[in-house]
Amino acid sequence: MNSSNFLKALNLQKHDTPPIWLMRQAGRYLPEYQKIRRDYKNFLDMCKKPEICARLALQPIERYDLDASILFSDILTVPDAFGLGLAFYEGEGPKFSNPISEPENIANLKSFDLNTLDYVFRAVEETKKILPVDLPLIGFCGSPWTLAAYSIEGSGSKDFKKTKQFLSEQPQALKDFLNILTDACFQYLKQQVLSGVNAIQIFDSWADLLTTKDLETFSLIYTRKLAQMLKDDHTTKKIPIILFEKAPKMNIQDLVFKDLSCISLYWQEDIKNASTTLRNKLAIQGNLNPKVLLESDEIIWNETKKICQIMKNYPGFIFNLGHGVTPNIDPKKVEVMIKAIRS
Ligand code: 1CP
Repeated sequence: MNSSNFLKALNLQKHDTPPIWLMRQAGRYLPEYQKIRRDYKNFLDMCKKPEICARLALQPIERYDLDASILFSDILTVPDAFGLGLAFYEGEGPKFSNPISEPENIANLKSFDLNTLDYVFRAVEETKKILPVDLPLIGFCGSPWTLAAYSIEGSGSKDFKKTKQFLSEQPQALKDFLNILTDACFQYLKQQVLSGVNAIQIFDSWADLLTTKDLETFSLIYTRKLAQMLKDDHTTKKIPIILFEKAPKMNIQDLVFKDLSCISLYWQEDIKNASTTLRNKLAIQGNLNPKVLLESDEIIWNETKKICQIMKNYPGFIFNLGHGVTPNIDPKKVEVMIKAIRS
């Protein structure tokens, strides 16, 4: 048995004070992050230093006494391992030098070699060494769909035009690619578990690009398959899986499936409705609009309390934001939110 409130909540136990962690809790809004980040030109070089990753993962824990830590890495390490040539340029976000632009690129992909991601597994080990005892560490990956979208687009984008065109013109090649990514994500998450993570989150950050039908066909099928593979494997079968879907065009009951322990609710979702639908089935985390943290202390306090009030008697509620902390947020505002939750 473990004594962590976060893991207890994932097992649907009720708490007077919900466990707290934040998506993108380590990162650019923290001055202590910026201080270390300045030493690296390319963000990926920093991700390849396990001791540095461990220190970065610990920063928000030390500042806010959060209930879970998340591995410091990025979802794009997996497409990078396929040789797509990831780099992060100053102020521009991620860019691939060899994106997927035609079916031949998928047919000719080099095979996935888990050893190329050894730096991630060593980061897990280093992080576990310095985290407080019993503080759970969350491992993660992008959903196959979200990884495919970045790999085809070659970068972040407002409209993901190339990706949408690829989907409509080359659906079979896309499905082949999604299967390859699903397999790679399984191996990647399994090795994170073997290295010490206690729970897993899958980020489907580009779910909002898909229509209801395509969300099922090009994303959920593969995420369910990935979860099934984890549940079928003796090393990973007991690890709780959390799913984040950004603005999915689907009802919550159609989105969730049996292998999930928790759904991470986007800020536009109706948490009251979700709590009625999912009660005693799944833990719920998230939902506070990250933009609320740009408001006055009073608004932050009230909006936080609103969610706590709705979820007061929900077995398995984890406080989180409805998407990641953005770089423009004042770290002191996060303290206001945490005080409201714990008061
Ligand atoms: O220049 C910098 O300092 C890099 C900023 C940064 C950081 C701190 C990036 C680039 N990635 C990360 C770390 C990161 N990314 C973590 C660990 C830190 C933590 O959460 O505490 C995690 C879990 C991620 C996951 C991630 N990366 C997602 C899924 C979550 C989400 O926000 O939806 C996505 C979409 C990415 C891609 C990515 N990596 C980095 C950026 C700026 C982006 C987004 C680019 C875009 O807008 O398309």
